[in-house]
Amino acid sequence: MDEQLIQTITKLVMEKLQAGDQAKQQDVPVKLYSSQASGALIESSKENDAGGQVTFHKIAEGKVAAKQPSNKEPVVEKETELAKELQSKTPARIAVGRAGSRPKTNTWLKFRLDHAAAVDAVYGEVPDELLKELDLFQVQTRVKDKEEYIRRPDLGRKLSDEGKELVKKKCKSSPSVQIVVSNGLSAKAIEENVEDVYLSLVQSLGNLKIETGTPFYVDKGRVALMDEIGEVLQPDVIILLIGERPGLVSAESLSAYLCYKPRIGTIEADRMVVSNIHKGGIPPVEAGAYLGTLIQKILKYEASGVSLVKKEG
Ligand code: B12
Repeated sequence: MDEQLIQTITKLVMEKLQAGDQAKQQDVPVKLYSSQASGALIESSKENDAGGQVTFHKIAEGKVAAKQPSNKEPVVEKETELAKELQSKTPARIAVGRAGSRPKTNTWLKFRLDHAAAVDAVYGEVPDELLKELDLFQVQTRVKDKEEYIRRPDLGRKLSDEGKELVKKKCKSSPSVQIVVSNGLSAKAIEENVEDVYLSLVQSLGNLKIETGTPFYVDKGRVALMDEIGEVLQPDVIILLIGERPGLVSAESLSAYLCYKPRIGTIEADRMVVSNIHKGGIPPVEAGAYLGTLIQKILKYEASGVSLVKKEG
């Protein structure tokens, strides 16, 4: 977000707060604007005060009840039709109101719950039974523990010496497609989604007659780990199913990162991602089937990411 936009938002929020303080048992008109540049929602009690070079478009209008604070009664903004309509459009925490200057108890508890789920997802472990069920052997990166994983992304981009040896020994060399799974930043994402995504991906690749290598699981991996795996196994395509950094809406979202011939030195623009795979986003089974067809396209054009877009025309 640029400086200009931050200043505009701060100004509008301050005005809104002052308007709330001055209002006496009356409804405060609220207009909501969307900035073209960021898609951010701006709340304002005036129409033409967006200021600066950012263009705002009015997208909704309504009233929020505001009361004069008294010693006996806390200020509680009522839910309006407008708030309900906005909330129905996104799982983001918008128009949740406040009690005085504080969040409402429910809002605060929900925030604490979602935050705890996010922390659990990062620090959790993928159950061994799941890896056994999917017949995935496990290797480590150069990371010692979760704290180091968070502080040193570079170590999550390299296999441990033993891991590298095991991969060399156990995996088929130069396959068309190498499937790799990693907990990444959410073990919960793997636990909840990987079985459906993986099985439907394998089925999709089988139907398309695309050869796959020996799949395996990497503990505490990062996306660019695919470059080193590419050097070791020389596949045409790597697909890495990895846990996304949890947000406060979902802590169990999985991403599939793909790259054509990833090798040391591969640039980020040549990777691609299908993100938000979870029950509230892209359904896992659907994602697996789609990923098969995406890999077919990558193999056909011998390119991925921006290079694929260029070749497709
Ligand atoms: C963190 C993050 C970033 C960080 C990554 C820094 C870091 N080292 O972690 C920063 C701010 C740099 C970033 C940049 C971008 N991101 Co981003 N990012 C995310 C986020 C919030 C989490 C990703 C994650 O958990 N990865 C898993 C962990 C384990 O990976 P990692 O190894 O630690 O980090 C790598 C990945 O995060 C990867 N990555 C991050 N974003 C993207 C985007 C693309 C297209 C690719 C190929 C890779 C990639 O690059 C990191 C370094 O290798 C997701 C949201 C989500 N729901 O997934 C969006 C998300 C993946 N990003 C997105 C986009 C659009 C971008 C940018 C293209 C934005 C831009 N216009 O510049 C760039 C591209 C960066 C790239 N590598 O090519 C979109 C992708 C949409 C899509 N389906 O194509 C997402 C889904 C957000 C969204 N909802 O729009 N991103």
